[in-house]
Amino acid sequence: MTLNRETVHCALLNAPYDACQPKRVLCSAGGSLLSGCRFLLLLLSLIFCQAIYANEDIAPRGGQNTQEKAVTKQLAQTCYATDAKLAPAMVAIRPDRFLMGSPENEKDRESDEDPQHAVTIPNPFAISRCEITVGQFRQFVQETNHRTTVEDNGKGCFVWNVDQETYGQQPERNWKNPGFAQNDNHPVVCVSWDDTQAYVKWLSHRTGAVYRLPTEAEWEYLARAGTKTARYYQDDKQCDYANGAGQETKSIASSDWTLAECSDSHVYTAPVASFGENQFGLFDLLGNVWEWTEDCWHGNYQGAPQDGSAWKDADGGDCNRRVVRGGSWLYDPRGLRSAFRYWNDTGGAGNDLGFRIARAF
Ligand SMILES: [Ca+2]
Ligand SMILES: [Ca+2]
Repeated sequence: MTLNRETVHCALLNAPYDACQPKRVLCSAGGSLLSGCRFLLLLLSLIFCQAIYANEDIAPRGGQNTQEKAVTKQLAQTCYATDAKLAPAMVAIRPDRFLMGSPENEKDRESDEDPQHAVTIPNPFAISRCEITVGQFRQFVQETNHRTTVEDNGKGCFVWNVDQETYGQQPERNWKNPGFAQNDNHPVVCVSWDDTQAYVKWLSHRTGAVYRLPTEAEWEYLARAGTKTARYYQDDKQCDYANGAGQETKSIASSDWTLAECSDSHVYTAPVASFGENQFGLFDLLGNVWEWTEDCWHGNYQGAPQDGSAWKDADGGDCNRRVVRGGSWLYDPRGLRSAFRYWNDTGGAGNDLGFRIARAF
């Protein structure tokens, strides 16, 4: 009998077949999976995965065949919880070493992505497969009566004003009314960094596990998913893998915007997991909505930690601003790169800015 690595991996993890595609998904971890002997099996499989995947150079994703599209559809369904008591679907991530930041020859790179440096993610952790949805955020609000920052201060969410071609705050805009139609499966927007902290605190209390935002290094590790290219998909495949500003955005864009040559059919947010997943089985790392991270803003990587931890106020970090990653439905292809960085005031919120959550084992 030939024992290939996927067979071994699946046997160790006792995982369903759809979670065992080569170079796609390493491990799917629901709440009940991480208990008893299964937890031990998970750790064993993560160690095994690290041994066989370390230093492997993974190619960016291209067009999907019929079987891969079926896997994508199955994975996407896990993002839509049918039981309100369930926490968001999480994916177990193996520890590994990777290069953070862009190489000097990367097209459209910016100075704050420099210097490229090695980072070691020392421990396995879990990350939500999808961006946190409106439905998941509503559950939190209903149980806590939380009022978001921009509802409380009356300033409202930052939005793109099509008629005036300006980006600014509108008092009536918030996560319930962001300026375009959303249902419960869309990513929540108009949430501040402070709102994300209230959400993870509530979810941690509710489940007994410790949830948090990913660190900036973890986020880039997740986005790259073993690739060293600008994106986890081929540059000409944006509209298969990301909701960015494509030709469909012409209806709201200024004439000077740079748009992708393709059309992704979503002018504003798309339901999470509407596009192809990356090599870790995660959706929408690039595009759809920007994602908050734990880190305070630094203008470059001089002195950055190399252990995957959050970079806070050391080395001149500005903790009134936190790093956001991944670009959005409002952003041109230059910003939809794994290395691209930006920031937002902790109390500010935009209708193209949301978050996903991490959890330690
Ligand atoms: Ca779009
Ligand atoms: Ca995103």
